[in-house]
Amino acid sequence: MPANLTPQYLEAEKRYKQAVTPSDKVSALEEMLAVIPKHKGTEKLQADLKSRLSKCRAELQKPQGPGGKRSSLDIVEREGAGQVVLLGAPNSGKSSLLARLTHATPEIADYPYTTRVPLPGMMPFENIQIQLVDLPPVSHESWEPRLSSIIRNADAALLLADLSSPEMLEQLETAQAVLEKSRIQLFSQDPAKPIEGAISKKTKTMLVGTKSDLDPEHEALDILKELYGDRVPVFFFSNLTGENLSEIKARIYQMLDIVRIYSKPPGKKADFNDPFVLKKGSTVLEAAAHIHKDFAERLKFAKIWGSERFEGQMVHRDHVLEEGDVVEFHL
Ligand SMILES: Nc1nc2c(ncn2[C@@H]2O[C@H](COP(=O)(O)OP(=O)(O)O)[C@@H](O)[C@H]2O)c(=O)[nH]1
Ligand SMILES: [Mg+2]
Repeated sequence: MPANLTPQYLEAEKRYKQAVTPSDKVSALEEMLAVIPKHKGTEKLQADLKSRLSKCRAELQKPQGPGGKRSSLDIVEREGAGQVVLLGAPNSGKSSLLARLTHATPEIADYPYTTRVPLPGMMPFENIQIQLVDLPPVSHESWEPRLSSIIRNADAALLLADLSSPEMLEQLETAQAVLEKSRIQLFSQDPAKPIEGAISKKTKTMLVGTKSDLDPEHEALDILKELYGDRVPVFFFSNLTGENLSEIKARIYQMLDIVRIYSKPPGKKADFNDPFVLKKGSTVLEAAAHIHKDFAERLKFAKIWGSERFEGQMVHRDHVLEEGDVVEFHL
């Protein structure tokens, strides 16, 4: 055991040892990994932490019990091509957005704190579905630490800012402060101000001004851009008028950093309704493995159609695929 582990690490390790639920374990392990001194002497320990972390994450993903239903609220079963959480102050318009983009039917009201449990919905985007998760408001009064594991587990977040509220900026700072207590950072709050404690998770985030119909001159929006635009993408929409609603879907897709690939059997056409979704930067080999483990082992070469330069050209297994590529695997 290397002797130079920091008090912060030991603190997180203590939390890990006391953790009961998989999500508490994941959060403690993530912190241990984030703060562990990175050098040769800790390499084995780092590897060990990583393997424990992936086991705990797998545990989290596993349905519990015969019905596949989860008893706890601290995980939202992943569905579709990606999972994006909706964050914001009470009344910022989270539930309205979920209702507009998905088939979910959240309660929408102009009194705060209507959403008490995480509510997922599937958003159709072209030929795929993306999961949005409406969460209780991020405020000191309503935030429960266990909700943090849902954010940790998500691929990205939208932080909603009510452009019509005089408290917009205060609410944004509060949301960030609340999450930083759970060691989650959406984007840096104030580069000049150091964060207390360690951040163990940085969540990819877009800041979204809501109710733009109530900010017709874009005054509040300009303030958002001015104050945050250098640290996070800033966008806006209105549920009432529908302004930018279709654009926001495209931006959510872009945030996920994924590509859609189509596989085709030799001599046949690709099915463009049924893409494989892969992380951006994935190779031909990874795509093959995604389809079937056996496929990757037996793969000899592939042919690609699509991204401009390729018209049925033979490519190597480590060739990086691009959005929309059609791949023919040869075994
Ligand atoms: N004018 C206007 N009002 C909106 C818009 N989106 C939501 N609201 C209203 O704002 C209130 C809070 O919305 P809700 O979606 O419940 O917010 P949540 O608490 O963040 O889930 C409701 O009265 C909505 O009707 C919008 O785009 N324009
Ligand atoms: Mg709500």
